[in-house]
Amino acid sequence: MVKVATIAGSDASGGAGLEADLKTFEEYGVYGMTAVTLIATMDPDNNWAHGVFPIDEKTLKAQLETVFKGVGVTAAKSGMLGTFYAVELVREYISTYKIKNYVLDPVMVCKGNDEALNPELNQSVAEKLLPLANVVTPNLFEAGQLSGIKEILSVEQMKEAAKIIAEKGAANVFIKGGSKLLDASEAVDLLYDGKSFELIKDRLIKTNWVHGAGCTVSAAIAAGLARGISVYDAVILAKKFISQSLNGSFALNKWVGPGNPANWRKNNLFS
Ligand code: PXL
Repeated sequence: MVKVATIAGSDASGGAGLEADLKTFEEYGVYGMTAVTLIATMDPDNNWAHGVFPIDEKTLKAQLETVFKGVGVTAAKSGMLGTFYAVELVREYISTYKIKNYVLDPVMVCKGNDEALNPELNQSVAEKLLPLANVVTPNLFEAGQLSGIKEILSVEQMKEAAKIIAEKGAANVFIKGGSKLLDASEAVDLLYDGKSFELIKDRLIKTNWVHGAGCTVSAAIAAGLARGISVYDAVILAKKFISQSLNGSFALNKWVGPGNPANWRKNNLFS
């Protein structure tokens, strides 16, 4: 059995974070494991305001020992880390266990929670984790932060950002969410392997319910790599996977709606 670990936050509402990752791993037929970095909650009495409850260092390390030393992984992804010690522990375990298939999702804020942005923490992620990443999966905002190009408005700027991020050590840079570019009528994403650019265009799926989409994409890439396909093929498959997931997106309540990774298999028991 191919084993994949996610080192990420838990989203109590189930749509993003490690919950999205595990749902995705299941669809890819890989065995999923978790090291929980924090728990994110949402307050129904305060307009779904996010709370973030970090897991203490000792508890996080004990989970990493379980997963990396006790079991072993073929691929790993990291998502929301939340603390400096979580960044350092990810660095330690990915390098000690020589994980080649490491996908870094540089989550900086949850949607609608911009005040949580922590530039020093993002700097630490860039310095310690980019050099270990086989694939880094920033959205436009995160690519802007990692590259120092504050606002990315064009495909040319996406390419510039990808180059800068690759120079900081990531083997492959996949910038997602290009549908937010000024002139985008399609979903435009960019893959850069340090040598050439691949613009990956797809039909834009019109939905407001995109909670967890970024988590799902990076989990899908990690699972694809674990199954032994190339970075390029893993990215293309992840794009197909997220499109299916967003085709099945739905409202959880008046504030939020996730994609549905299980929409991939149309013939599930109750469809
Ligand atoms: O979608 C980003 C994200 C990642 N990880 C966790 C989250 C969120 C957004 O809510 O809660 C745990």
